[in-house]
Parts: sequence; C-alpha cells; structure tokens
Amino acid sequence: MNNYEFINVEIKDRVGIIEFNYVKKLNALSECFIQDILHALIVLNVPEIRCVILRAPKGSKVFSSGHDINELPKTKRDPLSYQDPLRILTRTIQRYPKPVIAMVQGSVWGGGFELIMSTDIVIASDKSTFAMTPVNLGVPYNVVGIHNLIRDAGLHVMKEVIFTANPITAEKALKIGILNHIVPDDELESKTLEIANLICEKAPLAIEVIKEEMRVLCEANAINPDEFERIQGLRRYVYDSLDYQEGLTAFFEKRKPNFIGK
Ligand code: LCV
Ligand code: LCV
Repeated sequence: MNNYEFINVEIKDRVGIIEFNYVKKLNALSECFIQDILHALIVLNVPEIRCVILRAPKGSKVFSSGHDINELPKTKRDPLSYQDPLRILTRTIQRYPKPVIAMVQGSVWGGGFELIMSTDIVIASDKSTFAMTPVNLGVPYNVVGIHNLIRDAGLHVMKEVIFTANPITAEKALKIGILNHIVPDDELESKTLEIANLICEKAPLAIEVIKEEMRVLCEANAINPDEFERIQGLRRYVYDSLDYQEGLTAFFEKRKPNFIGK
C-alpha cells in the first residue's frame, strides 16, 4: 500500500488516510505529487473503505504551498487548463464516491486553498491560515476554480480574500463557511477520526448518491456558451500579458512584482 514516493497511505478501520510526504517542496501541488494522490484514491475506492482523509504530516507549518509555480507555463498557454493536474485532482475529489475530509494543519496557499474547497469536509487546526494568491502572480484563475471558491463562501468575503491575497485565520475561515471545525493542534487528529468513523457507520450507497446529487445541483449553473467563450478570451489576454510573466519572474527572483496592467 505504501509504494508511493510523495505520500504515505494508511488504513485505520474503514478510513483511508493519505498523508502528504512532499514536505521538501512544501507540499506544492506538482504533477508527480498529484499523480500519487490520484493513484491512492483509486486504490482506496473499495467497499471496505468508507471515508478518505487528506492530511499533511503532524506539526506541518505548510499544509500546501499551492500550485508548483515551476510548472506554470511561462506564457501563451492557459496556466489552469482542464487537464492541469490540480484540475484533475479537484474534479476527482468532487466526483469521488466516498466523503473526502481535509485535515488541515499549517498554511494553505492558492491551489491548496481550492484543493481543500473541493473536499467534502474541512477540519483545521486553529492556527492554520488560508490564502488565495492568483493576484500575487497575475494568474487568471479559471471559471470552475472560481466557482469552487465562491460557492461556499460569500461573494464579498471571497472578493477581499482574492483581491488582497491576504491570508485569513482559521477562525475567519470557519465563520465564512470554508471550515467545518477548528480545533487545537493536539485535538486535530482525534476530531477528524471521530467524524470519519461516524461516517463509516452510515449507509455508504446513500452517502454516495447524496454527495453526487449535491455536486450536480451545485454545478447546475446556466452560463451561455457565448459568455463562457468571452471569459476564456479575457483570461487568454491575462495569461498572455506582461503582468503574468512579471508575476512569475518576480516570484523566482524573490522580489515584489511591479504590475503595469499590460
Ligand atoms: C514552487 C515554491 C512554492 C510554490 N511553487 O519557505 O492560486 S494561484 O493562481 O496563485 C496558483 C497558480 C497557485 O497556487 O500558485 C502558487 C501560490 N502559492 C504561494 O503563493 C505560496 C508561495 N510560497 C510562500 O509564500 C512560501 O514559500 C511559504 C510561506 C509557503 C513558505 O515559506 P518558507 O520561508 O518556509 P520558502 O519561501 O523559502 O520556500 C522554500 C522553497 O520552496 C519554493 C521557494 O521558492 C523556495 O525555493 P528555493 O529553496 O529555491 O528558494 N516554493 C515555495 N512555494 N508554490 N516553489
Ligand atoms: C416510524 C417511528 C419513527 C418514525 N417512523 O420514542 O430523512 S430520511 O431519509 O431518513 C427519511 C426517510 C426519514 O425522515 O426517516 C425517518 C427519520 N427519523 C428518525 O431517524 C427518528 C427515529 N426516531 C427516534 O430516533 C426516536 O423515536 C425519537 C428520538 C424521535 C423519540 O424517541 P423516544 O424514545 O421518545 P421511541 O424511540 O420509543 O419511539 C416510539 C415509537 O415510535 C416509533 C418507534 O419505533 C417506537 O415504536 P415502538 O413503540 O413500536 O417501539 N417511531 C419513532 N420514530 N420516524 N416509527
């Protein structure tokens, strides 16, 4: 079960636990890391497993530093296209026939924020923080990603979270509906397992169909094809912009970006 390079998988009763083991890259959502998670989700999709937990190692300072910025295309390509590894992972989690619980410790950044938003239940340490960062890099976040973000939390709050890229506290994240529970670090594992084990006692087929009903209903948004293509055109203008290149370059040069709106 544990022939993975970037995760450790453990089974506790009927709970499958996927622990990140990519700390050297601060659990950045690199393709190789995501491939391991996707493979483990397939392996854990058996009747005797009733719930899956995604977690960082105990005591983690960073739950996930978000997209691996090295893997973002330099320009002239959508940085968040349908086949992007993170897009595949969020879709897989949302369609996964068992509840997926994010057990969060440490700071959550960018794509990591969307990753936890794609899970079903989020239980976090009271010291964790959450930052949505596309405007730090000049990234035109994609339509599905934005929908994942604004669906659960109010629009005004999410606009401030995204437009300022300021990390928010666990308390604030709980208040706006991003988190289900916040607990002290030393209670995080027991609280998460308590909820996971309660789910394991319930009817799995009913859970599976109700989860899928909720996904379908939440995604039942009428957006006409012309509007969608118009937005894609606007996004292309952004990821072809000098600002997008400046955002990436500034990150690698470890300096503040100087955005000029072109
Ligand atoms: C590649 C990294 C990363 C990283 N990728 O350690 O949502 S969107 O649109 O923005 C989407 C595109 C997205 O998710 O973009 C990524 C958003 N992520 C962030 O903004 C977080 C960026 N990272 C940080 O702010 C810091 O690294 C944190 C606070 C996570 C940890 O700070 P700490 O001082 O502990 P360093 O910053 O020194 O990072 C250690 C090494 O990891 C690299 C970083 O460049 C550094 O590399 P070097 O050792 O070569 O200097 N690194 C960190 N995050 N997402 N590489
Ligand atoms: C028939 C009952 C019921 C009852 N039907 O008194 O949402 S869904 O999908 O689940 C949907 C299908 C639905 O709404 O399903 C029903 C969900 N309801 C429940 O799970 C509540 C089940 N009931 C209880 O937990 C207890 O009865 C409560 C806490 C409501 C009351 O407890 P109390 O000790 O005061 P009893 O449990 O002794 O119930 C008295 C009698 O009423 C029956 C129960 O089986 C018992 O019958 P007997 O006297 O033959 O032992 N009863 C209770 N609820 N929904 N019958």
